Amino acid sequence: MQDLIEKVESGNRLEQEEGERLYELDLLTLGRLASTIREGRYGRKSYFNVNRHINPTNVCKDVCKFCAYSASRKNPNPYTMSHEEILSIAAEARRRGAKEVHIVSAHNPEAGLDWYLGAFRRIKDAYPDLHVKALTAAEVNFLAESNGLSYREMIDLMIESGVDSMPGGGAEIFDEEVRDYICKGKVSSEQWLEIHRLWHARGRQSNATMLFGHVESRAHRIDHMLRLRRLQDETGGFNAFIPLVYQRQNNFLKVENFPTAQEILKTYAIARILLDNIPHLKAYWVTSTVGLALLAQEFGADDLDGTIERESIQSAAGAASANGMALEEFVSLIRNAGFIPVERDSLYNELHVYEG
Ligand code: V47
Repeated sequence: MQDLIEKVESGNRLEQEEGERLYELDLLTLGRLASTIREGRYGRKSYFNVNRHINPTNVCKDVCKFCAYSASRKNPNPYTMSHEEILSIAAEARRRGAKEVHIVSAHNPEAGLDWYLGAFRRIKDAYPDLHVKALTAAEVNFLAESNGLSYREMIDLMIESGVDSMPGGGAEIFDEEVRDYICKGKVSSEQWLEIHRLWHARGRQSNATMLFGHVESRAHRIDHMLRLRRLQDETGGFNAFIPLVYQRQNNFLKVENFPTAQEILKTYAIARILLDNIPHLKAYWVTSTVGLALLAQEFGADDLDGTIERESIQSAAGAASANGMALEEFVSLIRNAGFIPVERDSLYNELHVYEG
């Protein structure tokens, strides 16, 4: 394994098989390698933003096995918010200091394009400086297909409606066989990548997620990361990579073995090593737990997402995120873990460094 360690230390790129071999390194060696890269870029700074997640509808035409959020046999409570409701949530979030609204919905065949896009327009008209991060590539694909639009046309409409950046959702796992098993019928891997490619071509930025800890193998995770790395080489438009730990409650994806804390931390560290061209690695505390997200800072993660305020997708599947976290608590958790909390905006400009 010494050859592999030296290759990482000398900053050379690793490919599929080497990425898989990284998992065989012991946790602390991986942590040291990933931390050296992280600290070389950001020192002890850890980024977060003050944001509000809004999930305006849970009515969905797709049936992803892992999803506990969409209205279904296990969650028979369909809802669709009015624009007034969405706007009043955004107003309240802004009043409390949010710089970003992160808006992700299900694929609601009844709602219509104007309902989706009109909400962004209304928020932007009322609060031009509130960053609207909205529409996963899965939603973009759904709206394009159901309205007879090309992806380019859909992206034009998003920009006209005030969408500033795209979240990283809907990526799940790119391997086609696993994807077919966990979310058949949803946006394909190629389509997901193409939508982000086109979005970046318009000079816009986005994130990329990976849902792991279910039926995928380590090789599938490495393949997922490398497909993202290839696109990032082309476009440079991804800000952050976000590994999402699978939450198991109230859904239809039965899983025998869940990843250990060690496996989760290794996955963060490997992402930091392999994704040398995606600047930020986000430990999304909602799915990793707060404790592990704090620890992940020692394994390559430099971002903890944000205060969130309210979250409905992962909390429906068991995550303890329904009510977000207070800003003071967030800052003191990062600080007590030995890092320097830095409030950032959605595009990673530093807004406030909590020194000392
Ligand atoms: O794509 C659904 C995931 C994602 C479960 O871009 C689940 O900054 C775990 O994309 N267990 C949506 N995850 C959330 C998302 C996101 C979150 C935080 C930050 C950003 C960003 C994006 O939620 C979906 C899906 O992969 N998800 N069900 C579940 N049971």
